[in-house]
Amino acid sequence: STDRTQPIALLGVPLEAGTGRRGAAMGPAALRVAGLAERLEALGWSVSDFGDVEQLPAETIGALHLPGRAHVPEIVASWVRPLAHEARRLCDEGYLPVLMGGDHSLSMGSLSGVASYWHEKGRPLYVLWLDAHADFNTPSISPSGNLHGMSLALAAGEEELFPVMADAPRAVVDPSRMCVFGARSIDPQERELLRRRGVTVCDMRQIDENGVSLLMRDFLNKIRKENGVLHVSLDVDFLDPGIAPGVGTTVPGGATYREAHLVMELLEDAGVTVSLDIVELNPFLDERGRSAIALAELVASLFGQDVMDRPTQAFA
Ligand code: B3U
Ligand code: MN
Ligand code: MN
Repeated sequence: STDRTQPIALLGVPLEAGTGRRGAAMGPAALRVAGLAERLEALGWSVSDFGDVEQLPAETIGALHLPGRAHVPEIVASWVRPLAHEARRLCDEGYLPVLMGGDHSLSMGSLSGVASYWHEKGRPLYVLWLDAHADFNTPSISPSGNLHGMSLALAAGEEELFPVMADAPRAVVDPSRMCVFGARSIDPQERELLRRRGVTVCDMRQIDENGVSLLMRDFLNKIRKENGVLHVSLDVDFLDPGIAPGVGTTVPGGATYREAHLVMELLEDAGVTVSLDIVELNPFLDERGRSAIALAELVASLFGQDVMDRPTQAFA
C-alpha cells in the first residue's frame, strides 16, 4: 500500500554524546553491514545512501546555557543542527528520509527538519515513539542530564531545549499527536509533564491487555481521518533485550519479535509513514550483529516485506 515510487534516503548520524555510554556512533556502520539498503532494494524501493551527516565545527556553536542538567549540549547541537537542514532538504527533494543513529538525541534534528517541511505543507504531523522510555525530560527535570532522554520534549515545544537547535529548520509538533508506544521506564516528573501536555502513552501493561493491533489501529485511524502523516522513531530498547541486546539502556519486558513485526506491518498497511529514525543501536554491546539484523528485518517489514498477500485490507 506504500507508494514505492518515492525514493528512500539513508543518512547516518554517528552521534553518541546524548547518552552516558560510548558505542552508538558505530550504529550507522552496523546497520549498513546488516544490509539495510539491500533489503529495501529487494522489496522494489530505490535507495540512496548519502553517507553520514557532517558535524559542525565546535567554534560555530559556542557555549550553550541550558537551565538545570544537560550534558554536552554543544556536541549534540553540532550534529542535530546540520541534521535538521539535511532532513528538511531530503523532504524538499522528495525523499523518504531514514536516519540511522546514533543515540536518540538525533531526533532533535530529524524531527525538527521533517516537522518544518510538513508544517509548510499544512499536513498534520504525528509521531510514533517506539521506546522503553518516553524521552520527555527537560533539563530542569532530567535526573541524568542525558539529552537522548529529552528529544521528544524538544519536538513538543519545550522551550528550555530550543538553544540546542538555534535557527535550524524547526516546527513544534502538537503533543496530542504523539504516541509513545512500549514504555516501561518513565521518570516521575517526566510522567507528570507527559500528562500535562496530553501525550498518548501506551505502556507495556496496555500492550499486554489489549494487544499491539487494537492500540495501533486506534492511533493509525486517527491519522488517516485527519489526512495526517507520520514520523516513526524506533529506539532499539523498544524491543526486549532477549532479541536486541545491543543497546546501552536495556529494560526487561520489551516488545517481542512478533509484536514488533506486527507494529511494522500495521504501519505498512496504513501507508502514512513519511520518515523514520533507527536509534540507540550500540554495536559494541551487541552479540554477533543480532540487534542490527533484527532492526534491518523490522525496517523491511515496515517497507512491505510480508509472508502472503492480505486478502482483507486492514485499512480501507
Ligand atoms: N529517562 C531517563 C533514562 C533514559 C531515557 N532514555 C534513555 N534512558 N535511553 C533519562 O536519562 O532521561
Ligand atoms: Mn529513546
Ligand atoms: Mn529508550
